[in-house]
This record gives sequence, structure tokens and C-alpha cells, in this order.
Amino acid sequence: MSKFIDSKYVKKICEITYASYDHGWDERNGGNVSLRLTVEDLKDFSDIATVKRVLNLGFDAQKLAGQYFLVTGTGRYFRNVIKQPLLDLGLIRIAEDGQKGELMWGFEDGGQPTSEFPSHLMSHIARLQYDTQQRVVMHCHPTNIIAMSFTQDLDERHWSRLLWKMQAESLVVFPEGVGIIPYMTPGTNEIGAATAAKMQDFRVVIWPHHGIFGVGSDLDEAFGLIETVEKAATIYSQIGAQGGQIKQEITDEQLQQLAQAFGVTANPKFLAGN
Ligand code: 2HA
Ligand code: ZN
Repeated sequence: MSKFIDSKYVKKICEITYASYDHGWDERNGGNVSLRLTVEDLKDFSDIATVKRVLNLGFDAQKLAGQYFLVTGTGRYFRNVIKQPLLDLGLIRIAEDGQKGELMWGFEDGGQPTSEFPSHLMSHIARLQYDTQQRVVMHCHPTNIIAMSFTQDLDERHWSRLLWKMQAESLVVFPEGVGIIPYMTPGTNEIGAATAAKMQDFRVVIWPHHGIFGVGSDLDEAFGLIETVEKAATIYSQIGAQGGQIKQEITDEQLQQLAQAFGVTANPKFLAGN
């Protein structure tokens, strides 16, 4: 039997939170991440067998009863998780009634899960309907995406096309495009429900003037998805810095060719002529 602190899950979440901070996406306590784990994933760890504390979830998570989530703490800094995972991370089992979370490990100085935990759980529930491999919800504050939410109409077709055309990689990584919700107050069940509703169609949801939610089957995938969207937004910013005049670009026909070459289906609503 081994200790959970030495698990690949804790190691990887430490690596990803630090990388996100290092990219400039998690000033102060900005950002949060949750990784879904199963009983099978956890069978080899000796120190997660007893409930340390019971927490109120604030909404009905019964669809996730019995599942475990390794999650960052409220008020904690992504910069620090790598140095103090036992304080800044918690492993929470969703109780049978779906109303409570049982802390099995971590948050050792009395910490609580991120204020966005209801939003995370709602997004996990939404994605699991489409993808049984769904494991990760990640939220952070990428600078160029946030900047674009001031200068662009908050229209999903417009954003998806613009981001697709910034680099050949975009359409391959997010062929469904990006979802956008209206500006809403963070940390509320309302923003959680709006985000989860968008997760029916998208793996990336933009929170205007705030940041981004991304999902995936593992931490690398969710992080890589956000990284690719933010890279496209950064190129858009750089085009602005170079004067903003576009002399040539990826055409819609070339987007179609990309989709074909990489075996993905581009969202037909977002291609020209549709
Ligand atoms: O975790 O980013 O949206 C702090 C936040 C809230
Ligand atoms: Zn945030």
C-alpha cells in the first residue's frame, strides 16, 4: 500500500497548477481544477480510507455519488500547490445523498474546496453524459482570452471562426468551437448551471471578463485545450500589436481540408455558408 501524496494524481495536479501559474493564468488565488477518480484508481492507497470531515456541497450532486474528486482549495494559490499539496488539495468523495462531500485526504489546515466546486461538479455531470472518459474540469484566467471578451461580440460563431483561423492547430484541437456564457457572478450555482449547459456542445466555455472553463479525459488534455485556445487569442493580440491588418488568412476551404486531414468534424454551424 502506498501513500496518496506519492500518487501520480497528486504529482500531475501539482505540475499542471504550477504550469498554469507560470503561464500567467492564475494570479493570486485565481483558477481551480478538479480531477475525477474512481474506487479502482484509489485501491492501492492506505491513507484515504476514513472520512476526515464532512462538507456541504450546496447543490444536489447525487449523479456523482461515490465518486472521488481531487480538487484545489478555496483561496489557495496555484503557485503554492506544488509546495504544499496536503494543505492546498483535497480528495473529496461525494456522499450517497449527493448533498455532502466527504474529505478523505488533504486540506489539512481546515481548507475547503474551491468556490467553483459546484460549477465543476455540474460540468462533470454534463460531460459524463457524452464522454465516459471525462475526468478533468479546469478553470483559469488566460490574459488574451479575457482581453478578447472586451473587444469582440460575445458570439460563439464569431469567436470559434476567429480562433480557428489564428493557427492550423485550433480546428484540430477544438473542432466543435468554443461556447460563451454572458457575464455572471463567479462562485454561484447559476454560473455553474449556465456553464454545464454549454458543456453539452463544447469542451471550452468562455467566461467573459473573467476566464475560461476547459474539460478533458486527463489533466494534460484539459490543460492543452486551454493552452491552444489561449495561444490563438495571443496570436490575435499580436496581430493587433503589429497593426491589425490581415493580408492573408486560413480560408474556410482550408479549414475543411484540415478537418478532413485530421479526421475531425468541424462544427457545421460555424463554417461559412452554413
Ligand atoms: O478560484 O478563479 O473564479 C478563484 C477563481 C474564482
Ligand atoms: Zn476565476
